[in-house]
Amino acid sequence: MDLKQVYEGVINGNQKVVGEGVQEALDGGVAASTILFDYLIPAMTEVGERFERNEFYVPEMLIAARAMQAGLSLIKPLLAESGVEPVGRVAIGTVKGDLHDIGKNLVSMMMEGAGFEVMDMGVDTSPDKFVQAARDGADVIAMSALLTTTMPSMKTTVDALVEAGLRDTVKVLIGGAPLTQAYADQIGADGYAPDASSAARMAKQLLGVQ
Ligand code: B1M
Repeated sequence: MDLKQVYEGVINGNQKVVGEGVQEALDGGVAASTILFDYLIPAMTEVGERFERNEFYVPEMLIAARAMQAGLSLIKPLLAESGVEPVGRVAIGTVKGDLHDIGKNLVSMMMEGAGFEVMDMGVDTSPDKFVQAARDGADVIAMSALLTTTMPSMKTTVDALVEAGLRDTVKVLIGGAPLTQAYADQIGADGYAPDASSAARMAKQLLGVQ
C-alpha cells in the first residue's frame, strides 16, 4: 500500500486503511519516524485546516483522530525502543478542561524514546494531580494544551507547585499548538517546546542530562 493512502486514511477517518498501511510500511522497512513525521502528522494538520475552513466539523475531527491513533499504536513501541537507561521521570498530562491527547501522546512517546520513565496522567489533568505527581517524585511536569481557554490552567499549576513548596524540586515544561516561549516565560515555566522531539530534547536539557 502506498503511504499516501495512510495520509488520506487519516483525513477520511479510515482506521482500517491506516492500521494496515502503517503495518505494511513497517514490515517493508520504512522508519517509524518517517511514517509519523511525513504522513500522520501532516494528515492531522490538513484535518485542522479543513476544520478552520468549515469543510470539516467535530465528528470528522474525531474519526480522523481515531484513525491516527490506529497508526500511532503500531509505531509507539518502535519509537520507544530507541531509548536506553531511564534518564529521569516525566509526569505528563493534557491540562484541566482539555481533551486533546494526540500531541500529548506523541510527546509521551518521544520522551520514552529518549529514555525517560513516563507517568501519563491522561487528559483533563487538574493542577492537584500535577502537584501529586511532583510529590510522587517526578523530575519534570510536562503540560500540554490545545485550547486557548485551557492555557491558564498551566499558570494555576505552576502557582499550585509554588504553594505546595515543590516548585524547586521539578522542572516545568509546556507545549501545544497555542503555546509560545513568551507564555512560558510569563507563567514561570522552565521550558517550552514546539513539537514532540524538541520536547524530549528540552526535558533532557532542563535536567542537564545527555
Ligand atoms: Co479540537 N480544536 N476541539 N478536537 N482539534 C483544535 C485544537 C482547534 C485549533 C481547531 C480549529 O479551530 N482550527 C480548536 C482550538 C481553537 C483555540 O482554542 N484557539 C479546537 C476546538 C475549538 C475544539 C472544540 C472546542 C470543538 C467543539 O467542541 N466545538 C473541542 C474541545 C474539546 C475539549 O478539549 N474540551 C474540540 C474537540 C476535538 C476532538 C475531540 C474532536 C479532537 C481531539 C481528539 C483527541 O485528541 N483524542 C480534536 C482535534 C483532532 C483537533 C485538531 C484538528 C487536531 C489536534 C491534533 O491532534 N493535532 C486541532 C486543529 C489543529 O491542531 N490543527 C483542533 C495533531 C497533533 C500531533 O498536534 O496536538 O499540536 P498537537 O501536538 C504537537 C505540538 O503542539 C506539540 O507536539 C505535538 C507533536 O509535534 N505539543 C507539545 C503538544 N503538547 C506538547 C507538550 C509539550 C511540548 C510539545 O511539552 C509538555
